[in-house]
Parts: sequence; structure tokens; C-alpha cells
Amino acid sequence: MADSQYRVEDPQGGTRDRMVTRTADGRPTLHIPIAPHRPGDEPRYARFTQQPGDLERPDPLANFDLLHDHAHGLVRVLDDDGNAIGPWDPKLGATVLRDGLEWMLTTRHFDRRQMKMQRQGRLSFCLECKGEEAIGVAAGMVYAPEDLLFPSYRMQGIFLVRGMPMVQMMCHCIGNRGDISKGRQMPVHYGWKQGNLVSISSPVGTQFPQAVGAAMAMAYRHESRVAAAWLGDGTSSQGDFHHGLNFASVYLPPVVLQVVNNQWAISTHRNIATGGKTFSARAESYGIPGIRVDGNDFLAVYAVTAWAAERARHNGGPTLIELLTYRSGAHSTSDDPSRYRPDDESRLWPGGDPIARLARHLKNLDEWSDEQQENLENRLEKEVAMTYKQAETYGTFASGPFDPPETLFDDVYERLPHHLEEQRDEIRILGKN
Ligand SMILES: Cc1ncc(C[n+]2csc(CCOP(=O)(O)OP(=O)(O)O)c2C)c(N)n1
Ligand SMILES: [Mg+2]
Repeated sequence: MADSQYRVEDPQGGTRDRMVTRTADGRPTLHIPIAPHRPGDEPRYARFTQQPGDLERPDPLANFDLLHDHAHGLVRVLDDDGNAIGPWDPKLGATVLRDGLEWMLTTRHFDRRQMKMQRQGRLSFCLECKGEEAIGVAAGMVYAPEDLLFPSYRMQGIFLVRGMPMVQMMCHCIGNRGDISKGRQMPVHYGWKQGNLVSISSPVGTQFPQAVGAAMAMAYRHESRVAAAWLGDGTSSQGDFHHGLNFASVYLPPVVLQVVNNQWAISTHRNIATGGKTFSARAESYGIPGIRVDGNDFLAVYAVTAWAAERARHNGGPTLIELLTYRSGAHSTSDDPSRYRPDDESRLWPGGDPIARLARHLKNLDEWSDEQQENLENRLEKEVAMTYKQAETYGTFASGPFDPPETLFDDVYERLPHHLEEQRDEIRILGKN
């Protein structure tokens, strides 16, 4: 009996065959997808076959049938030489482009400093978004201040762009007296009400059903606001992903749902989450548009996000966006990627680096130079270091001062349950002895 064969999409374009083998006497075997490269392998990534200009930009209120190719292809704007090409070019002015570059660099320097502080024992834990800066930053620039956003934990940039003071973000990670969540959250679980940024939640995937529910309420009240949510490739295996999409497809609320496909979920390759189709293609079975975009192309991310936000705001309903990118750093400070992937896999990712690509584009336009970049980076490095010093004036990780332990229970329940009241009293007594 022949092995069954499935034709599946290759992330860089085209298709390949996926075999599901049988035993010699014809019984099934369990198909377990594998990662393309493991430590010691030489990474072989093909270049993207999709080119800028390949895909039309339909009207944001177009029927979703017109977006079939967008769910399987790849929206790109910047070509390999840094030129903006095709109908998805958002035609941003040089000032906006330079702002985008500066926010991405700010995010990178912020991350770098945080990682350093963790290594020095001045933070317990943190994680970076190296290589994915375009995603948080472009979204932060596109969504309106009144939109309600449910980011994932790898989106520091969206908090910075929407105005959360960096010092507050650092205080939160230290867990000191400047932390607005009073040390009761894990580090990097930012939340900022003034910016309509809902707190990061530790159980991954909650963002989708929550954003869909919030968007349903907005539509019910006839508000012109949009809700948006992000989760990762690995997280799309959670039921929450499908629950959110199902409600989105039934009630068609103003929501934009985004899967950040950065190839890895800690040490699990995204092949274990997709079953061979693109993440965006899943939208089709829910009857909503799916669009796949080069997540390291700032212009493409900006344009596709703006398209979907406009569609949602004008009652066109939900969109699922897949942001194709690569997690260049470790999953977190508790992870060692050299155990499960080759070191140079990141360098060989065909999407390149989002900061280098936007800088090159600006240089092509004669709006940027190496000297400007060097000056900016020197300034950012100093500013971020100074901000960290300022954050530590609210307390250090090693020696505090910390809020008294009994405040652990504050703001969680409107009325504290009896058994927790008892525990709080016990902590108070222990603290006095
Ligand atoms: C419900 C739940 N299961 C497992 C975890 C542990 N966990 C935290 S992050 C993570 C990987 C998520 O990967 P992905 O969704 O691809 O996001 P990425 O880290 O790549 O941005 C896992 C398994 C969790 N926080 N919540
Ligand atoms: Mg991932």
C-alpha cells in the first residue's frame, strides 16, 4: 500500500510534499513533524519566492474571496535592495519612517539593557523581541489611541510607542515601588491602561477570545473602536485561538487578530503548530480574510495592519494576519537555543533584520546616513542606561525597598475571600516576628 502524500505550503513560497508513512505491513505510523535544522546542521533557507508587487491591495471593504491569494502568499513592500515597490507601499513620509526606525532602535536598546541587567542579577527574568521589532512598533503607530489592544509578551515596542514611560516598564521588571502592578506580575507582563494596552497574561492565547469579546461589546454599543490581539505560532495550537476565530466569524466584530509566526515556540518548531498550511490560511475556513505579511518589512507590516484596522473600523469585520518573522534571540533568559537550533539560523533567515532593512530604505531615499545612525544609537544607549539608573531609585531587585508582603492580595478581589484574609493575617504576624 502506498504512503499517503499531502501537498503542503512551504513558508518561503511554493509547495512541498509531506509523507505520512505506513509500516511494512500497511499499518499507520504516527506522523511527527520535524524542525528543518538542528544543532550542527548547516541551515538552508530558500529565499522568499514571493516578490513585492505580486499581490494586489484590494479595497479594505472588499469581499473576502478577493483575499484568497493573500492568505497563502506573502505581502512584501521592501525588495532585497531596500526599495519600496507595489500597491501595498503605504507611502509614508520620511519623518514617519525615521520615527519607525527610532522606535525600533529604542526597543532594541531597551531589550539589550534589560538582558544585561538580568545577567548582572538586577532583574529576575526578561525576554527580548530581537528581530521582531517591526511588529510591535508598526502596530503601535497604526492603531488609534482609543483602540483596545491585547499584545503578547514579545511586543515591548507597542508599549513604548503608545507612550508607556520606559522607566515604568523597567520598574515593573524589577518589581520595585515604581511598578504599577506592585510586583504582583511576572516581569515583562506590562499593562498600561492610559494607552488602552491590556496587561500581558501568562497563560498564552487568552488575547484572542478577550479581544473578540471586547470588539463584540464595541459593536453592540456602535463605537468606532477596534480591538486587536497578538499571539505566537506555538500558541495557535491552543483552543483559545479557535474559540476567538469562531466567535469572530459568527459575530463579525471589529477585531484584528494577529499570529506572530517567529518559527519557534521555546524549543518547539512551528511545524508542530501548522499541519502544513500557513497560519493565515486558517481564516478561510472561518469565512474571514487571512493575510500573510513579511513581519521584518516595516512598510508591509504597517500597510497590512492599517488595511485591517480600516476594514474593522468601517464595519468590514475581522481579519487574521500572519506576521512571518524569526525569533533571533533566546525564548527568554531561562532558555538556551543552542540546545535545539543551529546558531546561525537567525542570520540566514531570508527576511533579514527589520532595522537594517528600514535603515537601508531610508538611505536609498537620501533620508538617512551611517553617521546619523551611529549618533542615534549612541544617544539611545546613554538614555536607556540613565533610565535604568532612574528606575533603580524606586528600589533595586537585590535590596528593595519592597511593598510589604501582605499587599500581595490587594486589588485582586473586590471582597477578599475568607481563606485569603486568613493567609494575609498570617503573613502580617510573620512579618512582625
Ligand atoms: C497556556 C500556557 N501553556 C504553556 C505556557 C508556557 N509557555 C510560555 S511561552 C510558550 C511558547 C509560546 O510560543 P509562541 O506562541 O510561538 O510565542 P513566542 O514565544 O515565539 O513569541 C510556552 C509554551 C504558558 N505560558 N501558557
Ligand atoms: Mg513563536
